[in-house]
Amino acid sequence: MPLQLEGGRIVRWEVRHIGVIGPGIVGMPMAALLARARVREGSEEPARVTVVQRASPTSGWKVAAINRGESPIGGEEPDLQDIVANAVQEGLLRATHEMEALRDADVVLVCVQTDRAGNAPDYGPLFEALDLLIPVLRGRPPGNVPLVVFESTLAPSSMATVIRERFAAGGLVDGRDCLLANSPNRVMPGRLVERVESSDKLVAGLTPAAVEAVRRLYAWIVTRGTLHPTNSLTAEVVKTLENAYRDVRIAFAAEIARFCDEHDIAFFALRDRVNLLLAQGDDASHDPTAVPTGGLLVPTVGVGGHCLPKDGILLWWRRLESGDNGRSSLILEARRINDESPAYALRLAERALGDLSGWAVTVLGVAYRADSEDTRNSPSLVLARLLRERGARVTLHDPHVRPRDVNVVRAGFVDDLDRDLVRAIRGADLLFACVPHREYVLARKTLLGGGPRLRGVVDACHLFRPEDLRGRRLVFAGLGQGRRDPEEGLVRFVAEGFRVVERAVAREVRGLVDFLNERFASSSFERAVFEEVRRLAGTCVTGCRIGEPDAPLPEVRPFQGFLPRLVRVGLLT
Ligand code: SAJ
Repeated sequence: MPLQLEGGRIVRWEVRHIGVIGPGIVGMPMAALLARARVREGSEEPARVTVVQRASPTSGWKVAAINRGESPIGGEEPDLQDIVANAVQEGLLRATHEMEALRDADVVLVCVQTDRAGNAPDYGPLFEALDLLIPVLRGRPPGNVPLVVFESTLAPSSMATVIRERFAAGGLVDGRDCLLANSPNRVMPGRLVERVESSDKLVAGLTPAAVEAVRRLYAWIVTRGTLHPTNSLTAEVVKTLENAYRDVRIAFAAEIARFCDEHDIAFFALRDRVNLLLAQGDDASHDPTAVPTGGLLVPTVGVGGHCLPKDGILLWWRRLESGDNGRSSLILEARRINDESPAYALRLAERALGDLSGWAVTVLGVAYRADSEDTRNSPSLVLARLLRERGARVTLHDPHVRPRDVNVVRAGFVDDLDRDLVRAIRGADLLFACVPHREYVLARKTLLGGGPRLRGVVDACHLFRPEDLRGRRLVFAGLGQGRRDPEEGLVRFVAEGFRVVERAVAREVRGLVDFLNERFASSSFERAVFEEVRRLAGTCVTGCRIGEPDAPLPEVRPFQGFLPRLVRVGLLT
């Protein structure tokens, strides 16, 4: 009997077969690491892992690739390829299009992408997968209560409402016929394997038994991080909050950098001094390849990817649905500020170079982040569109993005993408550096040598150093790369502004937690506690130190007439 419950507690558990639905950047490393770990939970034999991928025109090919021992994840992913190849060879990992293969699964990880539609989550693909999975699990062998773990990001309250209800409607009652758990991923492209092994991970569920089961399973693969048991609502809030607060700290940095650019002040020097005062520093001001984790984050051409642009809104979903207009929200204001960034980068270029109509502009970096092939919500594509609207002739270069990438096609640039760097820069009048791919970092000097027509360089990703430009007759504009040292008064002003923002986010989240508890927590086990949310957010590897909501409000007066929008909203919170 694979999973036996008595009085809501697990008395026996055997894990022989693990299913993973969706071999994307979350599912593939999880499947590969579970296979490599040779999970022997209640059984002598290592559990085999089956990956399920629907036969879709865009991703159906992954099944054959995995079965050949090839990782379907592009970009630079240390170790993943070897782990997949070995696991397939040992017969512990395989892939299929058939959900039916999970009939005898003891555990199923759901790693299907979730999205946003307006102010609400879009669970279309997730529900499609569940509607195939639930009937299969209903026909499971007798006595087998499967553990179903959601790795996908879920908007707070989803587990207790729409997910639980979907299973119940399909005849599977949580705690009796299945155990529903969620353990939101904290993966990062480029570091997928390392992140799973070494990041702290939340292990949550709708019942204590689900939490216990997922904790036991993940202990096999999270070998250098700590597992934090909690309930589903708390995990949903913490997950969306981590990305929302990252978005806020980027927006605050963007506002400060825009002020600095206008006054020729060195933003990155300012950033380091502010972060020192806040005791939240990192290496990102000096190393374009470092993952920013400090208090004040790094301004770029914009905030892209699948997570940051949506998670703050998902955190607010139920509140907005209830009729709140969200106008007092600092998290939602940050979203608007970050959405303005591509247009700001263009203004920066025009300030330095004038009208760009007729210019041949090469955009360096189309993926939304360094060393990745992922173009979802890429701000480079927004910038490219704006440049084209200005009459510029745009060429896109990216060493990782595939020629017929769906987002490049959708943005109307399929014929303008070139993966050959020398060719892409040869005819350029202007280089617009957007993403610090390693290839660019290594070729900084070559890039600036450019071609015979090169007249200007705009650096929106802090790729170049002053010494790279010395002796070159190029007009240069760098986001945050003013020349004047920041004065002490500005450093203090920004640090105090950060304190206001930090306190306001804490208050906003506390209010959201109270609201969610009141409407959606049906037992004391299901309630979220703000202090626990704060503590768990603090285990996020890229830094999510939520402030003290009742800290005294620092006194902030405008600096030379400048008061960031986030500080303005924060002072009212
Ligand atoms: N960005 C900035 N400035 C910064 C940091 C990032 O402008 O200082 C931009 C990036 O250029 C990019 C976007 O933000 O366009 C997002 O990049 P990211 O590196 O912050 O994060 P993602 O979307 O690749 O992954 C995030 C991560 N979340 C956190 O660090 C809190 C990752 O750990 C999560 O697993 C992932 O979201 C997810 O799936 O939720």
